[in-house]
Amino acid sequence: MKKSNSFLVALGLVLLVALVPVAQLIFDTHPALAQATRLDLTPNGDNATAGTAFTITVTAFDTSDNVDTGYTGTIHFTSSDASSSIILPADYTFLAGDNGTHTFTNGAKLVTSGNQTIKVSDGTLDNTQTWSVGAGTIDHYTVTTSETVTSDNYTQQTSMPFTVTVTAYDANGNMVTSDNITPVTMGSNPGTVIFDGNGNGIFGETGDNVKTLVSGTFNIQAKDNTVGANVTITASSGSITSSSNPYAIEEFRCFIATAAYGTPMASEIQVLRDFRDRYLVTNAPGRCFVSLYYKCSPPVARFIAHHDSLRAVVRVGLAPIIWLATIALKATMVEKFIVLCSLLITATMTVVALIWIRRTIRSKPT
Ligand SMILES: [Ca+2]
Repeated sequence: MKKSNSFLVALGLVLLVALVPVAQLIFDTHPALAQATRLDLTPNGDNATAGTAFTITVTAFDTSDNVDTGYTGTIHFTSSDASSSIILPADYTFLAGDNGTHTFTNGAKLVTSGNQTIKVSDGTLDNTQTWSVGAGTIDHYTVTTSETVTSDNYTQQTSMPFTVTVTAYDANGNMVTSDNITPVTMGSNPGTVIFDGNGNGIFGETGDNVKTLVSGTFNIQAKDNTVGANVTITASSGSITSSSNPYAIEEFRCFIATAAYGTPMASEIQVLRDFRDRYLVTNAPGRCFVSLYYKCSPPVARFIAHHDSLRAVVRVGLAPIIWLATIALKATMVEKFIVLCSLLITATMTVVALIWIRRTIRSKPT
């Protein structure tokens, strides 16, 4: 009996030893894990809207390209988008329950339009993906004019058309280049500015104050027939209203010079404007001259404006006037004195020469 018991115990031990590996194969659901050799950030690049959060997922893979369900690394995110307004998930340490993959729902937000990358790294493994970030919805407009900048203000002339540029931007300062549908209503404060939205050269027609964005921007011609200070031009759509810099509407009607140079913004005309302001409108004879000029010059200016060759001739004729005006405005007293003496000497020599020529002609026998 003792002998048979010993035999049975020995047989049991042998069977037990033999069954251990079989049991391991049957019951062991956690075979030895391979170390992760790759991190994957998904989606593998996508379109994103600036300022709108989106979901990203990080998964660890082993050498066999299976998900490394035992991955417990700590990951860190970075982005090419240098804006301080972006959002990335905080550093994250994978838990056993993650089983090698973790989703960050609405965990990322990019704000600068263009291609932007997000990189995930655990210090050893990393993965970088690229998002194409488009601008968000319109947040504001920039409203700029082809103004002349003087020391104290932006200025436009009364009754002279000028170009206003309206450009749409999202809340993060990205130009909304995809917008070809939003109608923008133009206005001003005070409401003296009129527009030519349909571009037919007639200002203030019905609907002329509305223009639709093309690739997020447009130019529109504007005109103000009223003298004013601190005038702003506004661009509105929906609840959005944006304004230009304040500027002054000046009654500056140097029509002939404007016609000759083709634009009221030419620097030469600014010289004449400054000369007028400093030397002409400050005294009675000067004001009389300016008033007379304003009355007489428009028809002449119109004629000049339609003849290119004449415009060139007038520019040449204006050159010495502008040169003298520049000297009057910018030269020192000594320089002005030297120029004045030179002009007097030149004038005197010219007169003397003319008298000499006349006498010579008269003294010749006929
Ligand atoms: Ca029109």
